[in-house]
Amino acid sequence: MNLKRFPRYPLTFGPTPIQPLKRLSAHLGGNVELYAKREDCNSGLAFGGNKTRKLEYLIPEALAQGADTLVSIGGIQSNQTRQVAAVAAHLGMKCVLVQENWVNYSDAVYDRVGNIELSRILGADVRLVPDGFDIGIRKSWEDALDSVRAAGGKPYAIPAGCSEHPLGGLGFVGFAEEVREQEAALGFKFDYIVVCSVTGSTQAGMIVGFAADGRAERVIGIDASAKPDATRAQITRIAENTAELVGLGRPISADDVVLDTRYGGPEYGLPSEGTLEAIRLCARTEGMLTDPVYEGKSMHGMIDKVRRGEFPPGSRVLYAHLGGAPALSAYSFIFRDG
Ligand code: 1AC
Repeated sequence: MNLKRFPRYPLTFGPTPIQPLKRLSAHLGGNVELYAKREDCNSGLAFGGNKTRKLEYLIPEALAQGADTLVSIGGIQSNQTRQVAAVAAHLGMKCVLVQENWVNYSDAVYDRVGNIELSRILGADVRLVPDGFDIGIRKSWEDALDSVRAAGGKPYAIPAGCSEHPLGGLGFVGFAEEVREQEAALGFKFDYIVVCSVTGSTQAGMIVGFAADGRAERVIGIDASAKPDATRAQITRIAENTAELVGLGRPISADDVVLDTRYGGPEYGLPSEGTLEAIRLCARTEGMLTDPVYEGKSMHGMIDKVRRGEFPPGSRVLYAHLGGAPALSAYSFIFRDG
């Protein structure tokens, strides 16, 4: 497997820390050791997150093409679009963001605070569009690309979550390589890696990266799309493409793609009681913030699996914290009493 042949533009601080979650592990009975790899603190660019790691492999192509405008898409509280806005500002590029109405929720300031506020401060041209949730290629985004061309600009197209981009899986192949180096220093290997999945390329990259040492099926995706068939299909397709790209040397099989579908409801972007309990428990035992859209759902999945005894005693579980806390203020009504 060869990731090194792909150019990488550094946007992150470097390897992200792995932090033991000692109080949360003890609270859950102490039979399983939980750790977090902090992708949520991976960069100084507007709080960073998993997309910043992925963008490191897309930006060299954008620069080589002479693009002057990054064009991306997500929901109103998209983390993807905020990270693209920050990277564009950092590189002195323009940025157009399509923000679709992916979530059936409207806190009074839902479209003013959190990620979208940051994207506006970062100088992006933020375009609100009424279309609902869909992880595929969107007409609204293609229209935005056309509008940049029509104005004489040179757009670089970055789909939702970087996921449908041919290079979108590479960043998290790198994540697996980084974990392997950290495991060598720690003197043990993680038995499971827990990760939130919606648009698919984070988990797809990890599957390929961990397939290299026989752990693909130890990557436990927690669906947060509440439309798991589409997410599973997208993870599989991206993993297949990424495996080919980096020369994994074997095809991706259905068994490699593990997606737990119990925690995504009630809908994309809406937390369940379990999501909220997980957000509060993690915050109050570890001081670590997770959000109602993504990481609160994967945190719920990890906590519930520990409680159900689904990880064998003695397991070491690595929670990939992908970011997303900037969205919390958009859900202020839910947390008005803490
Ligand atoms: C859905 C890609 C996604 C975001 O934040 O916009 N994770």
